[in-house]
Parts: sequence; structure tokens; C-alpha cells
Amino acid sequence: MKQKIEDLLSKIESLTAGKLQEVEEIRVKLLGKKGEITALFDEFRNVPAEQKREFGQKLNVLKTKAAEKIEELRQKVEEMGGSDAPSFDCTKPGDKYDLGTRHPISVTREEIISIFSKFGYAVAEGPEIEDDWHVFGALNFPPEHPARDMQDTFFISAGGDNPILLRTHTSSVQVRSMERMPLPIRIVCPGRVFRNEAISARAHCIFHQVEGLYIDKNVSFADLKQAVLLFAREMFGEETQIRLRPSYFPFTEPSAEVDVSCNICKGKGCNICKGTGWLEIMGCGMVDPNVLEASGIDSKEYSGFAFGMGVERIAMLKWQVKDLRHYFENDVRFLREFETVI
Ligand code: 2NM
Repeated sequence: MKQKIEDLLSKIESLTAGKLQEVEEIRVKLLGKKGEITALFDEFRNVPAEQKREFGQKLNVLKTKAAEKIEELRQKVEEMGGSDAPSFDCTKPGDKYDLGTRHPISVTREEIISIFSKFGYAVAEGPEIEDDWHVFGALNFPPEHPARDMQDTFFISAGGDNPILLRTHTSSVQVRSMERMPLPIRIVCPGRVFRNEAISARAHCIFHQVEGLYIDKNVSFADLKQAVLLFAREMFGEETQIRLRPSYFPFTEPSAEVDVSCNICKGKGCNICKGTGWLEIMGCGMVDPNVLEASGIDSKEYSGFAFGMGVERIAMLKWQVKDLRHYFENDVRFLREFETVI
């Protein structure tokens, strides 16, 4: 009997189980009605009286050890999630998570690009960190022009005659295209631009532009007007009218600002168009011959037009957004308003 108790004790020490069912099987085998320990208690009846005390104690220790071990195994198995059922239900629907929405600036930029791509314009992109030549020099900005001032432009390195800076317009991409691309050129250049401005409802130091450029033989101001009119009608509706007001840019001559008829009041005058019936959407003009020549294009043979618009401004007009800062704050209550816009 002594031997049996010792064998059982060492067997209990080395027991392991991976499932609750196995733990139950161990319990039945040791402590069940026909279990090995239960059998020893039956045998105990035949132990001589003088040995009863010794064996009684040993048997009680054995029983306690067995019960403790079984409980320990049960806890371990439960901690490992080892119930008899599969540890996960693979037929259960997955956890839902919220999809983001398209940002109104992206939606607007892509709409502008898709309109011009229908007209045969390709998309060109270029670096946000630029040099003075591609942002100002090649674009006919005189050396003392105020845009070259620290107050208007973020400089990265101020030294030398071609400092490094953050582009203030995407015209720099058009300069790079004129330097490299075969003629004719018909491109739109979308991208972020940077200006050292105080942030307000109407201005931000980072914003987005799409600029366009068309260079070929015999490109005229009439072609520019027609391109702008077709764009305005695609963007703001078939009924849209345009008007051009004379303006000035260093890189174009002649230059103009483009207004579209107010699509809110249909030209009658409202608070969006400030009673004028017109909304300014872009600047444009015939590329100055100096600009063509600076990029190695013969201005006697070729002419071109260019235009530029602020994506935030177009998006404000399209959706009557009153404060430009909404675009940069990423408040989901604002962004969700564009959920239904593709
Ligand atoms: C504007 C307005 C008018 C423009 C000019 C050029 C380039 F590179 F061809 F000279 N790119 N963009 C341009 C012309 C941009 O934005 C208000």
C-alpha cells in the first residue's frame, strides 16, 4: 500500500492537461467511484489497526494533493482559453470599423483634373521644395519683387543667388515641364503651395492649387477664353457665364481675373457674391514671351496661355464653406458632411 501511495504521488506531480475534458478524465480516474485513490480507501479497511493512523494520514495527504492538482490543471486550461468549444467562432461577423470619407479638397482637385483631362491636358507634378529660379527667376519676377520677400515666402536657405524655398505656386512645375517636354504642351499641375501669411477665414499658409498651361503654335487669347468657359460650365453648371477683368501677373501678358456668375442667386446678388452676382475663380493670361524664352522655347514660333486657381476657394464656392480653416482642422463633423460626395 505504501508503494502504491508513493507511485500515485509522483504520478500526480507530473500530470498535464490541454482541455477541460482531459482534466475531468483525470479526476474520474483518481477520485471517481472506481478511481485509484477511492480504491485505496477501500483497501484501508483491511489495514491492521496499529498501522491505521500512519496510512490514514498518508491517504488523506494523497487525496488533498490530487484535488489540488486537478484544480490547478483546470485553472491553467481555462486561462489558455482551452474550453472544449473552438476558441473562436469563425462564423461570427467581423468587427465593424468606420470608413473615412474623401476630403473635400481631394474631391475638388480630382474634379478639376478630370475636367481638364477630358480637354486633353496631362497631369504634371514637381517638388514642393524648390529653388528661386523655378519659382521666380524663370517666371519673369524682377529681383526686387515683393513675393521674393521673407514676409511672403518661406526660405529654407537664404544664401547665394539661387536660394532654396517652399514653392509659392505650382508654376514652378510648369517651368520644369517647359524645360523638358516636347512641344506642344498641355498640362495641369496640382499641388500644395506655401505662403508666409497670417491664418484667417480666407487665407492659410498652406493651400492647394491647380495651374494649367497650353503651349502650341498660334495659341490665342480666344482659345484661353474658350477653355476657361468650358471649364466653368463643367464645374459650376451649364448655365454658368464668365467675365474677364484685366489684371497683372509677372508671368503673363495680358493677364486677367476670371469671374463666374453666382450659382446661388443666379446673378441677382446675394451674400455669397456680396450682391455683385459674380464670384472670382481664377487668374489667367497669355504666357509672357520672356517666360517662354527663359525655358528655351522660341517665342516667335510658339505662344501659350496659362491659368491658376486655388482648390480651397473653388471648393468653398461649390459647397458654400464659409471658413477656410475647416479644411485643415479635420473635425469629423465637417468631413462627414461630404460623405455623399463621391
Ligand atoms: C495664375 C495666373 C496666370 C501661370 C503662368 C504659368 C507659366 F508657368 F506658364 F508661366 N503658370 N501659371 C499663371 C498665370 C497662374 O495663377 C493665378
